[in-house]
Amino acid sequence: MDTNRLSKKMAAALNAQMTKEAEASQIYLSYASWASNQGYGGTANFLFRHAQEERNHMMKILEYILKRGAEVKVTAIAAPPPNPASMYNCFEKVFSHEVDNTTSVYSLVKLSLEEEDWATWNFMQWFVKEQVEEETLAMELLDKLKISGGEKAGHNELYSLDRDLENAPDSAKSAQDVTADKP
Ligand code: OFO
Repeated sequence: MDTNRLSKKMAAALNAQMTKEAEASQIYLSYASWASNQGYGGTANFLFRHAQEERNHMMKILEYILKRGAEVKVTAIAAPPPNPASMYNCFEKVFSHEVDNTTSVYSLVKLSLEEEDWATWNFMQWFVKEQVEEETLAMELLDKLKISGGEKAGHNELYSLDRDLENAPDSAKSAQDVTADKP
């Protein structure tokens, strides 16, 4: 008896999104390493924590595919884009990345609607909400940098932003109970 509850198309789309979340984790790891090399330890800390969050997103999708009886395909992942040119550029890149990921999440929601796969539609709503939070976070950071002069932000402003980011809370991630630490 076939117990797979995902269509072929949906399983492929979910696997692609799982890979995209793994790539997002690598992107944050690379930007965090860049920030650390520039001396922005607080920003690096914030971005390293976010890399872990992206890995948790990957795990949620992996777990969902398994729970629906479909096959998980772990593949190679793309290398991150080039390093940012500045702190402002770093958060521009973070924001663009999140918007790109939102587009991908929306296409999964659309597919679930077309297929009347309400379980996947329901599952993806967590990601829709998460993307709103992540875009908002990136927007707020860009706004702070804009207020501080954008590309021309001085050492004092960058120092204080960096210090704030060291202690910036992670957005709560309790809607789904799977994490990379507790699969
Ligand atoms: Fe997984 O949310 Fe950002 O990319």
